[in-house]
Amino acid sequence: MVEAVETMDGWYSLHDFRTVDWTSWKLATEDERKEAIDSLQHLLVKWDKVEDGKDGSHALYNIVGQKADLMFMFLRPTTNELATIETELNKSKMGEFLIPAHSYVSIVELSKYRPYKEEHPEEIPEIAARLKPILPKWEHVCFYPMDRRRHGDENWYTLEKDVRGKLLYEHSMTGRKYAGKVSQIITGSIGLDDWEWGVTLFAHDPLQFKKIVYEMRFDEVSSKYGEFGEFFVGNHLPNEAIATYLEI
Ligand code: 76R
Repeated sequence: MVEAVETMDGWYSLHDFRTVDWTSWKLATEDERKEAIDSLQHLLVKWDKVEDGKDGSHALYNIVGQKADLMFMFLRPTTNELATIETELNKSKMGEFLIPAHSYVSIVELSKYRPYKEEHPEEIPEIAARLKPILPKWEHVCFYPMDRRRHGDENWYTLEKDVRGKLLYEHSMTGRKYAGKVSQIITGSIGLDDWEWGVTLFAHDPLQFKKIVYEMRFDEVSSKYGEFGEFFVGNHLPNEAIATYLEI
């Protein structure tokens, strides 16, 4: 019988995409706009404290193109905390000007294709840091969901585990070539959202997203078994740049 792989699961993840309601934003008074920006800054300071305490992480990106204006990515130990964040944002003054555009719920995942001698590999410091990562605030982000195919002869879920492990090993060799250029967080979403995995890539140069994704399309694990959803690309929006971004 084909065996499932065991996964190590870390923090829950919410990718929260918003479009700024620019018309209402322009119609608002200067005081209202200030109140809204302050309310967002207040939340960001609160989330920064959570990150400083290593109880979660977040990042904010300005999405390029019409799919959304902003992408907040939040990592937290529980889905309750993620829902609270979402509600807090909606209740804030800024929330009055943020139209939900899209969202994705998943959990940071590492698979155990390679055997570990440790009984609890998730406790190895390097593994623990990857399961509960502090998001790198690199200049650019790329997010997309994906599935592993299961049609006819191209069925990931009928491949033996060692075969899947070998294909993923080859995939990781392509990935390693991008060390320092692309940093990836794979989040599992089977049972949590519409696709099977979320892929969040960070880069200093957005061209590296095209390069890595293109090169990986030729790895068997992607060419035969990869199905992809919508892509979102964005530029980092640090706290101190938000007021300028919203200035009209
Ligand atoms: O976890 C590890 O680092 C070990 C090796 C590894 C696994 C198991 C690895 C390495 N990945 C793994 C699993 Mn990956 N990854 C993607 C994409 O666009 C595409 O074609 C695919 C999207 C990218 C860009 C990427 C990058 N990977 C997975 C899985 C889960 C599959 C499963 O469990 O069935 C998916 C969906 C997936 C997709 N991967 C790497 C990278 C990079 C850059 C690496 C090297 C990391 C490093 O060694 O530092």
